[in-house]
Amino acid sequence: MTPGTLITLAPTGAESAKADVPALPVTVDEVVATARDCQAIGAAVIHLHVRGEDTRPTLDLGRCREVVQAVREATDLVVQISSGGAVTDPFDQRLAVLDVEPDAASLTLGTVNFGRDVFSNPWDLIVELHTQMQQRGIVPEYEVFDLGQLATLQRLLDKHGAPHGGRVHVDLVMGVPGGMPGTTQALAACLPLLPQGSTFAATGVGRTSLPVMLAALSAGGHLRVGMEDTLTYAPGEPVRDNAQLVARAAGLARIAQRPPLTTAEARAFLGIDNRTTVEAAP
Ligand code: KMH
Ligand code: ZN
Repeated sequence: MTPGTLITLAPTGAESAKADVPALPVTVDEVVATARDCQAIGAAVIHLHVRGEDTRPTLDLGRCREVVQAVREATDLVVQISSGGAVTDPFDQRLAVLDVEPDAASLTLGTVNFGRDVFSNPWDLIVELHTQMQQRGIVPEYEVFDLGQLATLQRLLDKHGAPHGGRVHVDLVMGVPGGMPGTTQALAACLPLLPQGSTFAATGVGRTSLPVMLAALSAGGHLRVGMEDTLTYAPGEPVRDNAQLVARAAGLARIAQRPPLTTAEARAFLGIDNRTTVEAAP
């Protein structure tokens, strides 16, 4: 079991509108402020979905570079960009975000219903993301929304080799309407299917946030929290900000006697190169 807990902050996501959730960080300044606050209380990785000036999700490369650079200047967080984007994003743009040279990127292992939408991740896209990340020195986080996607991960590794850095790190994203439920039983069912030597985190969407966090810690797993996944802190109580969610995760990790990993420990754990600046946009 890893001695500490890797806490990933997912501050924004692509699903919620700023108009509906005023506390959602969407501007560069808001993202930087929440990143800084959350690093101070235990986050080591930031999973970034970028928003445009209009507050809507965007994969515009100039804007992505701006946000990545701003977070790097203000924090030591491992910058993991989302290659999942929003359900409407075309594959070529989802691949192109790797051009901003993040430390890491998410990589989803299969297509899943996403509420009334479909989050599309065919095999060829999975392979393209995996091999491009290998070539570019980007560390993937394998996002798994359903049990069968772990079989796809094994097939990917068998056919196309280990990721850059050597660490196979999986995030079980649980409780999405259309994916696996956010329960202890579902999490336990995933464990025997994790590739040998891999590590995992878990994310519980919505009201599954707390039970998934507790189940993950009890099984030696790591945590992803943030307003991408959770907007209600307790019944009837909206999340105040991302720091509130990271503080809860860090507190539970300490109670489990697996305190949050520092950003340096997280880089060593994930096999991430020391790269702290991004090239300016051409
Ligand atoms: N926004 C979801 C459709 C990822 O970041 O890689 C997909 C998602 C996964 O959030
Ligand atoms: Zn995401």
